[in-house]
Amino acid sequence: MSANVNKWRTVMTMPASRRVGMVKRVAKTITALWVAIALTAAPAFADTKPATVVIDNFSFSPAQLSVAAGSTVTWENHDDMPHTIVDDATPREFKSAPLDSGDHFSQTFTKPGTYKYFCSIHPHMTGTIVVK
Ligand SMILES: [Cu+2]
Repeated sequence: MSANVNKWRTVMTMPASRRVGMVKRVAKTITALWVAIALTAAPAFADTKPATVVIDNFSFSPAQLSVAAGSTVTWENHDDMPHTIVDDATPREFKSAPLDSGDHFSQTFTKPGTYKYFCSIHPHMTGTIVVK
């Protein structure tokens, strides 16, 4: 019989009060670990948090968005009309399919620069992503 099974037997046969104490200690350890992970991980993600551009009433909001290199920008169409997100540069780095209402499109920006884009269905709809 393995040591683990013996250990489990010991846990199952110990008085309930002791078991509760053990569960509490384990929970405390897990909480402490989570806090440690959160504190360690936070600085790495601080600059590259996901950013969202909402499409509503035939406009991109915010019209200009600044993000750190490596960030992923997601566009969400809140209009009842289809819209696209098309890079205004040559060569084109990104172009979405037409987004129906509720659809979204994501693009990760790895290189710093100013990325102007527009909706190919309604070219007066424009926006800019500034990657630092
Ligand atoms: Cu559009």
